[in-house]
Amino acid sequence: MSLRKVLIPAVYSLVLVLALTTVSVKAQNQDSTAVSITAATDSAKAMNSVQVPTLISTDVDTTKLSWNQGDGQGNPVEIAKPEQDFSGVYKSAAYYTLLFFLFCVFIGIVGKALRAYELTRSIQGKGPGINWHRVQSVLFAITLIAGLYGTYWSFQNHGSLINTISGTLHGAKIDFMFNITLGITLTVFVLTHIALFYFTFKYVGSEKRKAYFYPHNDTLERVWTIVPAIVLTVLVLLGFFTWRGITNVSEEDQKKALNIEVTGEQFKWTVRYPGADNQVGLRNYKLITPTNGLGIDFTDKKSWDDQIAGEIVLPVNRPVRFSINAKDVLHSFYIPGFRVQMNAVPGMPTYFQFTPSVTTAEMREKTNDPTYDYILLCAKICGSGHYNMQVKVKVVSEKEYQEWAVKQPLFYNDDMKKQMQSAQVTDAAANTTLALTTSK
Ligand SMILES: [Cu+2]
Repeated sequence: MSLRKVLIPAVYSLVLVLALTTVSVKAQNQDSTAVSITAATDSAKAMNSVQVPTLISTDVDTTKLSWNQGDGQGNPVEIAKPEQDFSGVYKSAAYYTLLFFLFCVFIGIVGKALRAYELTRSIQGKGPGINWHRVQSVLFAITLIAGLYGTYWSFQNHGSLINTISGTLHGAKIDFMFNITLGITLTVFVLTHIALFYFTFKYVGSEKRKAYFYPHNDTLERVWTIVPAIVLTVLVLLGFFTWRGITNVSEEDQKKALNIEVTGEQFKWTVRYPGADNQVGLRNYKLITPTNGLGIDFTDKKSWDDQIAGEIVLPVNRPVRFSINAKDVLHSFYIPGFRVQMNAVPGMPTYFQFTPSVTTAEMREKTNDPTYDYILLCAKICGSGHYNMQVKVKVVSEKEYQEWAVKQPLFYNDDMKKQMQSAQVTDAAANTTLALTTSK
């Protein structure tokens, strides 16, 4: 009864606050509608054209305005009123700041009302009106149920995002590790949270009961130190050996792999295929020009058959070794479908060797998604165009790969040779001029 006396004013104030918010949003939208209507009317007058929308009447309620467009013969034709667009309002920082401020005011009002209520009871010589221990224990119970349901909901709705099929041989090992870690942490998370919130609910603070003093238990401390230590050691060693197995490739296996070079820059990846010799040519940042963006050293014969490709095409079941570079800032070579990720560091090439084991066509069947594609992304937030660093990756049969590879144009083609020659001539002329000037 007394609680109701306090809550009723609080609810009224919330309703008032919400009403104020709605009114302010509505007013803002009506203002913008009125402005656009005035602008349309003015331009209509200026153009003196029946095709431009004009108002039926100017003295009507602006919230119920309708539009009238002539059909070219003087007959008015009704058209639907344009939908009000609230998206700009709901996305603005000011809107959420205001909402947060109003929420704080509401909490403050409720707090003050409750304080006044408690003080009144105290003056009247009555005991505390609200059992806050019980209120908090119920809040804890609600948090437990809502939290566990949230966890379930999250797995139900987003679980498919982590439960994907890997397209490489080593991907299965990473998935195994991921699932083991997730299984252990999820079990611990659920059990400890049930214990935490349930005990708070059951053993709620009470004047009638004294807490049992239980300061120390050696066995308990041993158990909760040794068990997590063993579990973490297993997880860390499993991770260490798995990573070592993936990244420490023997020289013999390195030679078997198809060599591809990728270079990240703001904001694109450039992919260089090695040609028939399976070796990409040397490069030097000092040789970078607008036409030779990678700074390929064309005096190195290995570069003559190199090809720059617009996409990545890989033969299935054949090891591929990516040499990963960056021209400006840190990027990260990331193909989630392959469980592959490696930083691209300026001035320090990194490598990742792996074997694609599922073709794009097979993956489309397995995932039941005819549009599925592997994709190379950048996993370092490297600047404003970071999101756009995407290259499609196709895994095909060896035969299809060979057919695709021979069709790729050479980078060191006749045009490039001419450009390089003319650049050399210009350089030589500049050097001669410089030499003549210095000798004078
Ligand atoms: Cu990047």
